[in-house]
Amino acid sequence: MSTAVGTSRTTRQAVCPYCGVGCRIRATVEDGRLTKVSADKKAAPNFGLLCQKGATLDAPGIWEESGRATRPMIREDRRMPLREVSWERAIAFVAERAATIRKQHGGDAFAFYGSGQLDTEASYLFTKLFKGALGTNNMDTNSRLCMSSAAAAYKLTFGADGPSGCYDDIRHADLFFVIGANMAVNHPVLFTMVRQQLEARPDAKLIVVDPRRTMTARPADIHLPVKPGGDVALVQYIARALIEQEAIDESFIDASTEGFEAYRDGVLALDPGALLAAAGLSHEQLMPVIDAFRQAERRLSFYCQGLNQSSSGTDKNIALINLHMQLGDIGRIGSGPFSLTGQPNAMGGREVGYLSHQLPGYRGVASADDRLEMERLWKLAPGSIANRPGLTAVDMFDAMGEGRIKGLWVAGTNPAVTMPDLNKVQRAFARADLIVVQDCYQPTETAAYAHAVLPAAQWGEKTGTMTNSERLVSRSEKFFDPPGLAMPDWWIVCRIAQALGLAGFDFVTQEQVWDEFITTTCGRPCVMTGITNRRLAAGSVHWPCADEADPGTMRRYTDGRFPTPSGRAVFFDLLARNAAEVPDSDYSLILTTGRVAAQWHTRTRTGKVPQLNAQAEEPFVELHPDDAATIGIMHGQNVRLVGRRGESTLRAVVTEDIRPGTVFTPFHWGDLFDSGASVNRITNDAYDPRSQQPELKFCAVRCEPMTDTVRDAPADTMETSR
Ligand SMILES: Nc1nc2c(c(=O)[nH]1)N[C@H]1C(S)=C(S)[C@@H](COP(=O)(O)OP(=O)(O)OC[C@H]3O[C@@H](n4cnc5c(=O)[nH]c(N)nc54)[C@H](O)[C@@H]3O)O[C@H]1N2
Ligand SMILES: Nc1nc2c(c(=O)[nH]1)N[C@H]1C(S)=C(S)[C@@H](COP(=O)(O)OP(=O)(O)OC[C@H]3O[C@@H](n4cnc5c(=O)[nH]c(N)nc54)[C@H](O)[C@@H]3O)O[C@H]1N2
Ligand code: SF4
Ligand SMILES: [Mo]
Repeated sequence: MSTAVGTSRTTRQAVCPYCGVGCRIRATVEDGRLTKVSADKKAAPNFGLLCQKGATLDAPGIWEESGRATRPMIREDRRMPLREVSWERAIAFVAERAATIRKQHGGDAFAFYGSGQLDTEASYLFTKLFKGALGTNNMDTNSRLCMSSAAAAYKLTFGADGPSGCYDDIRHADLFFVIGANMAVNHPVLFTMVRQQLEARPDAKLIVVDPRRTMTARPADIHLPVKPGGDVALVQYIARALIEQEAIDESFIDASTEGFEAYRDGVLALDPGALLAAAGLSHEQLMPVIDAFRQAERRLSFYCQGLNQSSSGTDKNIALINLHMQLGDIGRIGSGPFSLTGQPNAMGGREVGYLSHQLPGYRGVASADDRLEMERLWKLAPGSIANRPGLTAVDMFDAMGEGRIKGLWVAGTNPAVTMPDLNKVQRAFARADLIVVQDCYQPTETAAYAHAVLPAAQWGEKTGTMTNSERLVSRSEKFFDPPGLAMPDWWIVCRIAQALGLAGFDFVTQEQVWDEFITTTCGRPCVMTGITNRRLAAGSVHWPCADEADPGTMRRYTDGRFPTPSGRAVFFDLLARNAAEVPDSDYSLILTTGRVAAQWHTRTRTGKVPQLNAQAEEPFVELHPDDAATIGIMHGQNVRLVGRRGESTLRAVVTEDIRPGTVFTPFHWGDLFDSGASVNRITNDAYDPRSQQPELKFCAVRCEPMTDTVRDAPADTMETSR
């Protein structure tokens, strides 16, 4: 077991390693063991609240060495078992192989795939290594599957990524419009705050748009069971009705926006009947929603993967942002479109520029000025940074399958479970000459393909910085040493960069990395030069924050100015599109996918917590009683879900809580659980042309009953988890 730093009983400040709410946690450590997690009633952002995932972080299974990656391991080829080696040997092995690949196949043949679960320090160094020192933009992360549509939409409309508001807006709102997000399950502490506000203000309303009647939809005043993919049409229908009723904020539109006339004319020209058909809803269902929008004073929207993971994900985001713009909601207290981030540091990763088109400080590789500035900051020769965006997640795995990418370094993510069209992705992994997996747990599905496993320190075993959904930057402290030889991610990047003979990676502490990173944000929309190490030791701060005297910024754009070329926010005239794959007579159902409350992604942590596992033990597929009756499926029966790319075997949960014609499956269970479970064998890797975010929320399937007997259904135990 790990050894304690300092006395036998200490209390440390940490940040929850799960979701983007970014709850602050007080960790009590006794004799080198984490004995209690709690939350301080006075500390932002969670003010004493924790959900069940955060509250069970002291479960011994999370920390036990048996499930952890504790020693570096390598193998010459995949037919051999991985063998434990020293760090020196593992680093030399990775560096030599990567250098050989780059020499033989070019600098773009060795790529990186990272994660919004890495801290900002590690994400910054990976960006500096790949885009700077190695000069390849073939670096992307799981944020491509998660936040890239949201980031693209904010950039297009407001001129810069990141939300305008903050969690405190919940205390001022009187209309909550939750669309494509199951907050009760996936952002539970924020949803508790929403419910507190609904109790405090009985006139406040909650409207939830989701094809399923989720735990979030149950307490709602109005639930709109939208047809999957129908969000652009739904939002346009609301926007159109409000324009017809002259519910627009002319002074905001005149002073702070551009493109309104074309947008208004475009929306008015749409056929309301066609919009209703695309949304799968009736005028009667939408009328009270339109009234609620018109009557509310402070309209706050929350949205997540139901909008982002779509081949029109950016358009879904923009449609919603346009609606708030026409009502003048931007920069107003208690109002606006608030994109929820999924992972604990999805925001921080965007700040360091870890997607294949980005550079630190909200810069982009396509801009000559941005490249030049980063080359100067990184002390590189002009022209060192490649001028074209690198491959995005889906294309990167395709390139590996086609032999164009020969080596891939994977850190803080488990793509052998979570990528769409998984059969194809697994074949790509099997073909690569070098797979490096840097994770704190072992085994994982991705490490099964690894030539090198690099053991990473996890939360609590290192100090690191993260930014949550509301731009709040927090430091999470180390409270004991990692097990075995595991090391912090930032340390591993530096050592491999040095073994590759590269300058600029001689950091001795994580604080030094932070100091360098914040200088790259100077004068940028996400400026953090005032969020120094000293300040972070005392508490969290919202960016933008330019100097130590600056208290930080909870709300942006309050002056009605935007970082676009014209200084105005931009309206877009959009046309709703169909999903990339439409149902037909062979595959007549729509499959959508998502999460349950008690599991986190591929379960490397939550799968080791008995209280959580007991609530969600196995994968399942929800289907409507009408569909179950037509096909002849009983509740609790094993079924085969068959799509155009693959299939998966699951248990049926027959429930009226899902829209007829739609089925839903969580994606948490991968090959280590059962090679037949993974729903991503079926999902579609078609992506949004603006964000390259794949359509994980829509593909066509059929559902076939299996002959074995019906067992006790999981639905009853999972009732509280969906
Ligand atoms: N317990 C738990 N919490 C988590 C996570 C976890 O794994 N487990 N993961 C974290 C991460 S990384 C993320 S990104 C967030 C994700 O948070 P959410 O986006 O809330 O999670 P999902 O369950 O993927 O999808 C949300 C809802 O979208 C609905 N949906 C599907 N298709 C459509 C559509 O076309 N339109 C609309 N309007 N809705 C649709 C689904 O029915 C689902 O209820 O959660 C974070 N929090
Ligand atoms: N069908 C379907 N597929 C989806 C989605 C969906 O809604 N439907 N959602 C997508 C989304 S939004 C996301 S974000 C992805 C998530 O997908 P992944 O990121 O692939 O899933 P995780 O299980 O969170 O993987 C994180 C890995 O990082 C490790 N880890 C944790 N902390 C650290 C650390 O500090 N350092 C290092 N080096 N490793 C660490 C964990 O042990 C784990 O193996 O899934 C995507 N896939
Ligand atoms: S709401 Fe999110 S950040 Fe807060 S305790 Fe739960 S999982 Fe952790
Ligand atoms: Mo995510």
